[in-house]
Amino acid sequence: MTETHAATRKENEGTAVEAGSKATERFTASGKLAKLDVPKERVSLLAGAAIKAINDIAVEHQVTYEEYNALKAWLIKVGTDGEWPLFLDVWLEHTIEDVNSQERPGAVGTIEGPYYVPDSPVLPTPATLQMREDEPGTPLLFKGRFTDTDGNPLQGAQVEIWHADANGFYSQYAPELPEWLFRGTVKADENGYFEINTKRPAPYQIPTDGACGQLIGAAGWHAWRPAHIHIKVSAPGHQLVTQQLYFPGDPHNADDIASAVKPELMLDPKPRTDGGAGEEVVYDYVLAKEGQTK
Ligand code: MBD
Ligand code: FE
Repeated sequence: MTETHAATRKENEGTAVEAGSKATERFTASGKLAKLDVPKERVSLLAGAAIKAINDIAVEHQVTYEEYNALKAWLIKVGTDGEWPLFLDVWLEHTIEDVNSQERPGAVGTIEGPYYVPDSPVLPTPATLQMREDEPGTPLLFKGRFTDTDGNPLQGAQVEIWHADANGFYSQYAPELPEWLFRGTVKADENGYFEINTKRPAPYQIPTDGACGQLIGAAGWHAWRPAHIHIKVSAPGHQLVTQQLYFPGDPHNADDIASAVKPELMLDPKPRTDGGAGEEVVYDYVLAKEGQTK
């Protein structure tokens, strides 16, 4: 593709391979790969259990060679489309998150998903996320307060926020969007309060033209996640929480393809009371200290 051609593309003209490859590159570049150190005993236990589970399925369901070869072709395509992050985050991460958050008091978490980008622009509260001129969508004022589990205000707290635009696309994963559109790191004030001006994201459909979309089509499933705002909240000396917040009434709250909706994560937006356009919503965060358990 030439530069001029690329420059005229719209956000909805991206491909699964582009989005997937970026997610794969980002994960590889994040340094997570280099640091991973799983003891031999755990590798043997977990890989052994996974292999046994799949073999058991082959027996239980009398898997044919046709089906085995379809599986092989599909797994190869997941890799060439760069969709391993998407596949794992959609169909497995929710269980990993549940297992690992059971003992943490305070704010409820959910999956990170494949589209987090670290080191987004730092903004003091009250903040306005980066938007285009004439950015479409309903204005949303999102505000809240940080406390510890004893109700004391937290010092040095921050909200990392990222979400899709009103067409359901993420900056850095769809073409032609400003780099930090709807991404920011908002610093709360000394009493733990924060305010973020943004716009309501649209529901998100995972790419339909890649391996994950092919599976969804072949199985007759749907590809939708309900509209959501991704968040990472943290404060010095406290446990980081990764979560997403959702909007009441979304048709896919009850059948999120990524199984990442929890009742505690449902927002309650109201018309703005200060005369501004759009909606406002309050969501407060209780963070647990390092090492604190339920
Ligand atoms: C998303 O935006 C997302 O949040 C998840 C979990 C998977 C795919 C796209
Ligand atoms: Fe998302």
